[in-house]
Amino acid sequence: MIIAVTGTPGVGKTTVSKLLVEKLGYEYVNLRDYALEKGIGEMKGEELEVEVDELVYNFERDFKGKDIVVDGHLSHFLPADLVVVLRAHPRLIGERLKERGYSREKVGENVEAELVDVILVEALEENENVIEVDTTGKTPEEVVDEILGLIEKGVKKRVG
Ligand code: DAT
Repeated sequence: MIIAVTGTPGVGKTTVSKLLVEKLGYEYVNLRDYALEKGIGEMKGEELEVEVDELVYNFERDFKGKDIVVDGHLSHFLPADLVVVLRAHPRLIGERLKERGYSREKVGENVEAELVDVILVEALEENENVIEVDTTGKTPEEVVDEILGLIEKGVKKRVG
């Protein structure tokens, strides 16, 4: 099963994805590293600029049928069995990105994107299996347990 972990930069995708693969025994794929490795797209400042169609085409060829957790703010465009949209209070996103050295403009852009649900809306347009998990005030472990609980519930629903 392919699980895409998406969300605004700074929301906690990498932290949660790495913990999730530990619990599930899946492979971890960082979408930006994968794209750069394959020569798809290029870095523009803090961001990867990429042709989404090309990314999807390559990803499907390399990972279809595998058990992976793919981490990236474009991962909801991939053919995933489940999309996990992580959320956090916009103020937390702002603080984390500032600390990361993002430009004022990029901090503002991402805070606003979180505020108006950009990634959630995109994910819902792209995939039928979307779950949204708020990380605010939770530890990464608590977030992962919540995701695992939702996966179990979803699987049971489909089975029976
Ligand atoms: P992203 O991959 O979305 O850019 P990250 O995982 O690199 O985010 O960074 C998120 C930071 O937030 C990291 O320093 C850990 C921290 N954090 C605090 N509470 C968290 C939680 N409940 N879930 C995920 N990360 C959390």
